[in-house]
Amino acid sequence: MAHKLLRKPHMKIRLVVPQLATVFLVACGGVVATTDDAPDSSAGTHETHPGTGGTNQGKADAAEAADAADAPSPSSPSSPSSPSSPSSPSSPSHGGGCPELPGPMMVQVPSSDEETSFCIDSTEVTTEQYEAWLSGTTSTADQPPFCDWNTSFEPNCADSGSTSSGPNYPQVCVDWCDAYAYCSAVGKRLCGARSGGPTPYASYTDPNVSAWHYACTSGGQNAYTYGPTYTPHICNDQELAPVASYPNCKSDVPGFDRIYDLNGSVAEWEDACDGNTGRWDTCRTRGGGTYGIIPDKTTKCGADGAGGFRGEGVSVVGFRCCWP
Ligand SMILES: [Ca+2]
Ligand SMILES: [Ca+2]
Repeated sequence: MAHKLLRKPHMKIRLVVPQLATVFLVACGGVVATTDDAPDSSAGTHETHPGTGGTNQGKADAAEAADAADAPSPSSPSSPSSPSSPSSPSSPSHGGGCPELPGPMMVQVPSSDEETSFCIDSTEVTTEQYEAWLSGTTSTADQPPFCDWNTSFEPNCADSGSTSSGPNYPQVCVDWCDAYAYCSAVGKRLCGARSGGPTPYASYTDPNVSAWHYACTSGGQNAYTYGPTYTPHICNDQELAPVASYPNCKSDVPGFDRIYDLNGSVAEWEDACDGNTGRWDTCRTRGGGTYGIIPDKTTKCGADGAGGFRGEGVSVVGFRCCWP
């Protein structure tokens, strides 16, 4: 694909280049900063959207590193419905009080408040699961008004990536509305606010508000699922791999300990957008970090690149669903 220039009303322009690098520009010439939460303010701004990968060189470096280190096996036996999990005597049976619905097994996260108790997919939605839905009867008719431009749920990469690496890989190259439609169709919802509805765009790092952030931080305790400080390669900050193939990429906190890849692997659409006008709204993408682009920042629960356009799927952004 040649360079593609997409223009958004409100004067924001994003230039997508084939190397998966995404640069946000504003009309005045500035770069829209990606953001980290406070502890990493030294990171400053960077042009690479954590959710949209980095450069070919970055990928090459990551591939080499993966070869030399702990690259996950493509033949990982992990299953989307039963992620490889060491037995945890402190854990109740899988799923807790969550209903059995299509897609990844859900986990009920602990909450002191029944009003904000929720279930979350244990992994990102896989290609196999997404295709199973697509192969059924799907209609684009019943979407919210800000998705009325979306005439297809077929994965479509706005970058040079591939829509699929294999059945147990996370589904990528879906736009926000595709992800929203999938979750709704299987009886779940795209993860948003714990109390229901979307996460306000500015509240994505508030564990009292954002379901995704609450799950990732084990209820606000940790900066990463696995603890307070970054540890390389616990989560997938390398090449794309099947879901849950990094068995320690999860929390040790009971109740949160069966949710995989919130850090690393593909970034995940959140129901947290800066407007309801349509395809050029910017929506949060959470928990990316494949291809080793400053993984201490990009895999962090509080990391967020300015987000992605609602109407644009890319090869390093997937999603997971929540319930109810
Ligand atoms: Ca679509
Ligand atoms: Ca992820």
